[in-house]
Formats: sequence, C-alpha cells, structure tokens
Amino acid sequence: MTVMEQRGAYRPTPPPAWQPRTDPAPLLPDPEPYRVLGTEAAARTDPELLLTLHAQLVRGRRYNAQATALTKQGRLAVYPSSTGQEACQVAAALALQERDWLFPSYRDTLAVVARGVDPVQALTLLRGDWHTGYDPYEHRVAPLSTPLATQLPHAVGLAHAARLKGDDVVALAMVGDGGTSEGDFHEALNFAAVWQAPVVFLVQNNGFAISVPLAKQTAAPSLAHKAVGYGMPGRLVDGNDAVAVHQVLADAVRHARAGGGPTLVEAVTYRIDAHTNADDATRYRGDTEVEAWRAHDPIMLLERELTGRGLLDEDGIRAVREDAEALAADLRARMNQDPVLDPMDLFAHVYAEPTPQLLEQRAQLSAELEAEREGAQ
Ligand SMILES: Cc1ncc(C[n+]2csc(CCOP(=O)(O)OP(=O)(O)O)c2C)c(N)n1
Repeated sequence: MTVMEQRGAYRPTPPPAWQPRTDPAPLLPDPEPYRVLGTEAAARTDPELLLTLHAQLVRGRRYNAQATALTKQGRLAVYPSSTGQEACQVAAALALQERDWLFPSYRDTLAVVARGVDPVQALTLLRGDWHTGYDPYEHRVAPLSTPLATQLPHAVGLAHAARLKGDDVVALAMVGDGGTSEGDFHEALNFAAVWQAPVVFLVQNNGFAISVPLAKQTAAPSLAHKAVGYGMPGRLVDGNDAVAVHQVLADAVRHARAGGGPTLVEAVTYRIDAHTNADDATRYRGDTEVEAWRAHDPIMLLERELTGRGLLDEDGIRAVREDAEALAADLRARMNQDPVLDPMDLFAHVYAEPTPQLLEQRAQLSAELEAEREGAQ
C-alpha cells in the first residue's frame, strides 16, 4: 500500500471521553470578600465570641505598639508590626483547638501570643538569639518562620503524619501575599490537596511584600483563586472583619478535621505600619491609601457592632484598654531586663562535628572571655 493509500484509509477514532477530575465550581471563591460585621448576619453571632475577639484585638494592637517602641529603645532588633491585621492574627489562634498546630511567619507574633505563648518568649527570635524562644510543643506553635513560605510544607508534613497516625489534628499555616510566589507555596498546596491533608492555609493579603504591591506579585483574579488549580476550595474573606475571618477559618478547620482536605483562605487586609522598623513606607505608598484602610479598622468595626448591640459600653472599653496596658507594662518591664547570654553559644548547635576553623575560633573566644573575667577580678 502506498503512503497516500494508507493516509486515505486512516480514520481517526475519537479520544477517550474527557471530564474534569474535580468540578471546579464549588472550589471557586466568592466574588467579594465575605463579611459579617455591618450585615444582618452579625446579629446572630455569639456575644461571648465577639467580646473575646474584641479584648484580644485591643491587646494585640497595644502589643504591636509596645514592641515597635522597644525597637526604638534598642531592646528589640526588629519588629514586623501587624497593626491593621489583628483580626487575622486573633481569629487564626481562636479557630484552632488545643490539639491543633499553628505555623506562623515572622509577622504573626500576635497569633502566637493569642495561642498562649509567653509574650516575651514570642519576641526572642526578633530580639536576636539562636533559638526560637519558646517550646513549640507546649502550645503547639511552630517557630516563627523568616524564610518565606518554608513553614507551609512543614505544616503539610505534620498534618499528613498526624492523619497517618490517626491523630485528630489540624495544622493552620500563615503566609503573606508575597509568600504565595514562592516554590514552597506551590509544593505545599499541591501535596496537601493530593494527600487530602488536614491543613488550612491562611494568606494575609496586606497589599505589599515590603515595597512590592500585589499587582506586581500576581496576575491571578485573587489569591484565593489559586486554590482551584490545586483542587481545593478557595475562600475570600474581609481580613479586617474579625467575625468573618473567625467563621471562615473555623469552617475550614472543621472541614479538614472531618477528612475533607485542605482549604486556602485569602484574607484581604492592610499593613498600616511600615514593613518593619527598618523600612520607610512613605517611599512606596501614599497617605490617602493608608487613611482609607484606617477607616476600615478591625477594632472600630467590632466596637461598632458591640456598642450598637449594647454588649459593650465606655466602661467596658476602658476595662479592656486597661488590661492591654497591663500587658504592655509587663512586656516593657521584662524586655528591659538584660538577657543573660553566653557568647560561646555562637558555636553550639551549628555542626554535630565542628570544622577545624570553628574549633580554632571557639578556642580564641574562650581565651578572650577568660582574660576578660580575670581582668574584671
Ligand atoms: C525565601 C525568602 N526570600 C526573600 C526574603 C526577604 N523578605 C523578607 S520579608 C519579604 C516580603 C514578604 O512579603 P509578604 O509575604 O507579603 O509578607 P508580609 O511581610 O507582607 O507579611 C521578603 C521578600 C525572605 N525572608 N525569604
């Protein structure tokens, strides 16, 4: 048979029927960030929860202000403030059960403190030390992660392992909008969805990765939409509405615990302060934008609801502020004590078997410290 005859005889057969592996419709986020405060649904929320959220938000804001002041007094090396983002921080901690795990990033000190970690220990890393300052197992809080998004695969690994062991544990991992561009973000979400790991990813979209605005970070319709590509639900929520963030996270935690797999939550919020005390935010954003977000302040939104429903009055607000002042005073007093540090720790916990150079440097430092001690006597 000639080639032309063969071609003529060729009748293409239709390919096997194709279907999407998962129906994408239920995974899609709402077109608008989900809100509760200021809507009719707010009236149906539990007063106890509202009051707890409020007290924690006020404490959180005061903690941010105090920690930032400590950087100016040379008591803290660096502080990435979460002022404006307190609702995400507090809701994340409150959405978890005691047996669950929190995986924070460097901006999430408030979530760590709201989970029960000592407020001074939570600042150890930012003050400068070789360890994280708190025992991760005590409150089930992983170390604050400075390398972007590396905490996400850790959270997936822990959650997957817990599931294999039959432990009823959920991991909640926090990351910034900039962190979603990291390879670790992709790998973590992909693994989590394939393994149906009990993880909740909370992206705090605060508008910037240092000076880089979201528009230069992604062309996606929203960060929550990224979930669909991995085969998990994406939820979009107003990150300044503490009740809405709590509800969405609590739902996602319940879903994960029941074996439903991971969820990606994008909380739309704003970083009111600079990236850290070492940053000048006026170089890349204007006052008008900041003022617009101040008018959508998480504490103000919640206080409006509480006072409107007669659940909180001036005296109540004063009592909450006094409690926050006491927290700040304690933080000030304890952070103003000089920590007892052993310079020899520089060489500990680096290598199981130190290199010859390190051994030489260690001996040199040891001799210098010894000479200093003798000189002081
Ligand atoms: C792997 C890695 N790359 C770069 C950095 C430097 N860096 C520190 S913070 C930051 C911006 C992160 O922005 P985002 O994830 O939006 O979190 P935010 O600081 O706004 O909370 C960058 C690039 C880092 N810490 N880790």
